[in-house]
Amino acid sequence: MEKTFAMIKPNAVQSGLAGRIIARYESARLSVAAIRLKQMTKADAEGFYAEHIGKPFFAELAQFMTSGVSIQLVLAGENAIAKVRAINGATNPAKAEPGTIRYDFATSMTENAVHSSDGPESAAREIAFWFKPEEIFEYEANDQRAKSVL
Ligand code: FUP
Repeated sequence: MEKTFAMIKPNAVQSGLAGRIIARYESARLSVAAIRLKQMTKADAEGFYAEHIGKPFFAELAQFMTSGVSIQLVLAGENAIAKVRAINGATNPAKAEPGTIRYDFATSMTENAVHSSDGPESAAREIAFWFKPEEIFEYEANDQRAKSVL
């Protein structure tokens, strides 16, 4: 099963949206393979967003991401990387399609509710950045149970 890394950002956790966001992933037949609640440090932000250091938005992004707790997730399932990107919607909430998490819950380009890996290489890097192998669990998702919450 393909795995991807996703994060529920501080604005969404503080707004009480974590459960609803995770439910959307589960309803798409993705299973939670790893989960953690953490307030990112400056070093976490610089490591996780290393490719964005030096860009004009980096300071605001790092300030926001360290401002409160976020939830780190590994999600597993068929086509998980593309599925989670589609469920999340466009980075800029003004461009996000109705029905996506960012259309519903993002308030700006920075406070855009969720993150997810954009390809297999970033998924592998981001999963390894946040989780040890023994913290990641593989199990069969039960389709019947998923259908009952749709
Ligand atoms: P995404 O893959 O959708 O998370 O988007 P990007 O990799 O393009 O952006 C990385 C992070 O930087 C996102 F959390 C949004 C943030 N960002 C800004 O805050 N301002 C910008 O102008 C562009 C990106």
